[in-house]
Amino acid sequence: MSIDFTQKQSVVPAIGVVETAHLTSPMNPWDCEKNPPSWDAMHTQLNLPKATGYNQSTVCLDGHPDAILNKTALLWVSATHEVEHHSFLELSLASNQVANALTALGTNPQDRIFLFLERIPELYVSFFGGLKCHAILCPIFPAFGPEALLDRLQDAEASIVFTSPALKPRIDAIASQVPSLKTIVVVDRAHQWQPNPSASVQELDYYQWIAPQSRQFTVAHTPAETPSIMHYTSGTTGKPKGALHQHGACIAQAATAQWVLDLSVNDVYWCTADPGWVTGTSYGIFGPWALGVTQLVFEGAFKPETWYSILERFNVSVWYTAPTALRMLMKHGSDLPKSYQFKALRHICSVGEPLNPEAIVWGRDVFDQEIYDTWWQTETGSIHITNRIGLPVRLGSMGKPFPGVEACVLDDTFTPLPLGSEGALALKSAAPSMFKTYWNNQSKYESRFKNGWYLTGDRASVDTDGYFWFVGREDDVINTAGHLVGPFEVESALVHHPAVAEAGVIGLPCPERMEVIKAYISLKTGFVETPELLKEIALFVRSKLAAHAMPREIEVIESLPKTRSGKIMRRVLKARALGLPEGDTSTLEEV
Ligand code: 6R9
Repeated sequence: MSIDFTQKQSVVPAIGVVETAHLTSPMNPWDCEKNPPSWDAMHTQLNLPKATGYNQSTVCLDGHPDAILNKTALLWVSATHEVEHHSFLELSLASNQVANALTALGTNPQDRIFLFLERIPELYVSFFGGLKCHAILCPIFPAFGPEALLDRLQDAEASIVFTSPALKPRIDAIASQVPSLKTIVVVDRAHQWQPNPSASVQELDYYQWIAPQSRQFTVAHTPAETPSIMHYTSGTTGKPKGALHQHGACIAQAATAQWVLDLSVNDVYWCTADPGWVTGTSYGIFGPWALGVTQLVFEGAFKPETWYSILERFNVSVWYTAPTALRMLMKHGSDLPKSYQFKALRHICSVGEPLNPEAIVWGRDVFDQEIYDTWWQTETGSIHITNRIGLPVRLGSMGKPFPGVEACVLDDTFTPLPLGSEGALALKSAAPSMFKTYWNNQSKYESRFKNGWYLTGDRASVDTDGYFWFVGREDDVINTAGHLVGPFEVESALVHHPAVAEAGVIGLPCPERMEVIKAYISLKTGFVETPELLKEIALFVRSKLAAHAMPREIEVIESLPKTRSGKIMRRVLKARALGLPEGDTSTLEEV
């Protein structure tokens, strides 16, 4: 059961204890709950370098004092269990090389740079290199297929993609449909990559490309509102939308990393999220590194033994993960975790889906720890409603708003309801991490605000003590294992299959993954339903989009229920699937 982690040559000695006055909070954070400080005050409290600007690369890397610069920033565990240490200084200097190389390529501020890479150190170095040039960085899940990539690269008009030899074929498959794409940078850790000189899009070998570049780079002054990163997120209709963020978001990410994740400078922290998801940037890059914390990154896939071994072997002290992962661990029983010793583990948080009470009770048993549920979104950029130390956990509640955030539930006229009611979860957030717009879709952005409230798209209730309770989504977006999937994306992929005439996609409740995707399809004439055909169709979606977007169930029906204007009525499909009343079907075309 014990896993052999191979120590590769360390760039810096093993994680040491760093004594520094920097980054310690002078006030108990929950004193600030009674008397909430302004974001500006948090800024002073966290001692972030306002005067030198907000560039997130300065806040996270270059601006740290020597004691931090020389310690491990990235404790990297490869998929094959090799271990590397990379100091803050090393990441800073290497990202300077990337910034110089990007500048030499002619990169302009706000150019969109995509990172389609496995979780390898070069992903983080390239990310900061791009931020130093004021480019907009778009990290993408390595699980994405060509269709999912095409939607995003086309919408953003990507100019550069960083990728790896294993993932590059998926970029090659769509490159000709992305005319803005000028350069593909290939990170090949195993061999020396040989660029194809006659490829239609310029190809560069990462290492040869950065080798001649200086390790010095002067970051231009970066006002807080300078665009920094963009994450695509799914809605009920249409293609995924790019939520644009800014450099000033760092203050909210650092404040919540300190006061919710409870991070301090001697922690070893593991965020299990990929940077393709906002959790993997806000809390897998920005917040922790702004605080000078050592982060563990595991390149490999989920496996209970491996995860427990990592927690034990690397003395992880703070762990940020997701309910589906916790439930999958639970499924393997309590004896397995009890055969490990998690001596350092002192704080666990969760995000992405409701955290069920059973998981919290299990956590108390096997880790002897509370699991703190945190609620937020791609759009909010940082934790907005949360459980935290000092606030007794109510099993199943998301906790209370973070100081500086006003949250409430609204009725159908967008008017706040009294405590104790259920309604649309809305925020008034002054947090500098709130998104700035949806890329090329300002009207969609504006539609998210009513009467001065930001509409989250979730339904919630709030009890008389001010604790928030998640009820569900207001829209048709499916949350499967923490991944938000737009039904329209899956329906579009389905109808690309030669056998599929039309498709309607819904989420079905699932005890482990919160929801699983169910597709209703009708077949084109000449096609006959067989188990092989349904399997082929499911795998077709998987290859085009991603594994998490693959329907777990496909049901063939004669025709789909549609409104008279031709819209597929997912509400009716869902009611049918759950055996519930179908409600008002007067506008139905199909009966
Ligand atoms: C960070 C992130 C946001 C949506 C959100 C909600 C669901 C997130 C939750 C939760 C219940 C929690 N969600 N945290 N639901 N309890 N603690 O997840 O961003 O991928 O944009 O998803 O996820 O529905 O609106 P994102």
